[in-house]
Amino acid sequence: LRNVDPERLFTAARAGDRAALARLLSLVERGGDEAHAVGRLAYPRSGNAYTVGITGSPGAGKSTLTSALITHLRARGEEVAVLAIDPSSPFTGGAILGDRVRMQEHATDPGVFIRSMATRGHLGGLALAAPEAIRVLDAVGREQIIVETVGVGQVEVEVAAKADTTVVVVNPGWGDAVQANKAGLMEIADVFVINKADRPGLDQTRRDLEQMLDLSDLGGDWRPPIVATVGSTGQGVEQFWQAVLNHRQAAEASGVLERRRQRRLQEELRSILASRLDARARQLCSGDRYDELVAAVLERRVDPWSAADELLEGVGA
Ligand SMILES: Nc1nc2c(ncn2[C@@H]2O[C@H](COP(=O)(O)OP(=O)(O)OP(=O)(O)O)[C@@H](O)[C@H]2O)c(=O)[nH]1
Ligand SMILES: [Mg+2]
Repeated sequence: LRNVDPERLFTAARAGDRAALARLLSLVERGGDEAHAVGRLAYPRSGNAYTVGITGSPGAGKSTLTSALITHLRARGEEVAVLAIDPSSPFTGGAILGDRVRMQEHATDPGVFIRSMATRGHLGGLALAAPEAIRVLDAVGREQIIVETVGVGQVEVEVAAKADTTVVVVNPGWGDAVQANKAGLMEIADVFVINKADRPGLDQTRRDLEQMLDLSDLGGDWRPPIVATVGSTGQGVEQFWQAVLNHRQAAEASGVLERRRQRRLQEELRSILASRLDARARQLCSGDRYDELVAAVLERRVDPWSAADELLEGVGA
């Protein structure tokens, strides 16, 4: 693993070397030139994977459900890769640790690859690293990728929304559907799962969701189905997966999937540009010329717009 040549790592990972795959993902996570090198290698080899995003409030049972789903898929002889994304906590954080524990039973299964990813605070952060990591998994031949995002902040919702099929997990009880709505999850859901269906309040939550769906302008012919599950026993997981497959089929047939993927790439390109320009801007905000201009602005000899123009002159931006 001292070998960091991405080309070799790819060859090894494609041959099934899990350590090489893990190493590639670490490079992506770290960002910088090596991550770009990995990205360049991954892109032409990618485009075959189907991604399912699973999101929902903390503790809704996403990891438990994912683990049950892995069991279901493995029983059908299918392979699966899981990317658990946590934008806030460091690698040793509780949530990620919890995810590891809950998916532990699959850790030694060669048909399963599980990886946690946290932000490293580099430019663009997870919003850029997540699609890149997915592309690496795709490029080494993982065709079924589950992306679990922890929490419901803006970045999490953004990452979850970028899947081919997005699953929103809520729990029974008053108010959970309303919370999901507030977090912006209604707009991105292709499938709703009410997990912890062994608890009271299932019907109420189902009604809440149906009502919100009635009120929202879905703008398409797909109405997100609502599936009830008990992640801890696996109850309903088969129906849950069937709902995902149904959405996939509908999205493929209607052309929605292709349009979504195109839009995703456009957005990604724009994010990359924004992150690069931001890096340039930071560079410009240091040095003698910058200090001089700041002084000039403070003394009201130069206005901020003209100062910015002058700083940008040399950059061609
Ligand atoms: N009663 C009941 N408990 C469940 C069910 N599914 C999960 N749990 C429990 O709910 C708790 C949280 O489950 P997780 O799978 O870690 O939830 P999560 O959404 O991944 O949590 P974060 O990753 O921290 O956001 C655990 O104690 C699970 O055992 C269920 O269907 N019924
Ligand atoms: Mg989890």
